[in-house]
Amino acid sequence: MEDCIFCQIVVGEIPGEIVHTTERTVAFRDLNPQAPLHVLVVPKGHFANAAELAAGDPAASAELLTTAAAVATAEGYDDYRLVFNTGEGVGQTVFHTHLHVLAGRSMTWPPG
Ligand code: DGP
Repeated sequence: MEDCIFCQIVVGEIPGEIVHTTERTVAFRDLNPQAPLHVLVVPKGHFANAAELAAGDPAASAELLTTAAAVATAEGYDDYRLVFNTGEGVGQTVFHTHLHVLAGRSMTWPPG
């Protein structure tokens, strides 16, 4: 999708601080980090949210999780939080599936 910012990061049309890539995923640092580690893992293909990705490309869906774990481990974190926001009502602002990987500070539950 030509107007999707994460599609543009995936193909290198706009810059992103990429920390890890796999066959089906790209992981890059969030522009507005909410923790010492805040990386977004996205599929290379365009899907609007996690459910659409799971239905449309199960292999990429699984690879998001293994990539997230690999990033956290590579950055030295055993404890980390994974978040998919789905829908504007819970704060999704970019409609290309992305898995937030957050670590490096204490976190409360439930989230705000
Ligand atoms: P969400 O609210 O779940 O849709 O998260 C979107 C995240 O994307 C948010 O934490 C900020 C981040 N973000 C938005 N635009 C850019 C960008 O151009 N580059 C990077 N690296 N992150 C972005």
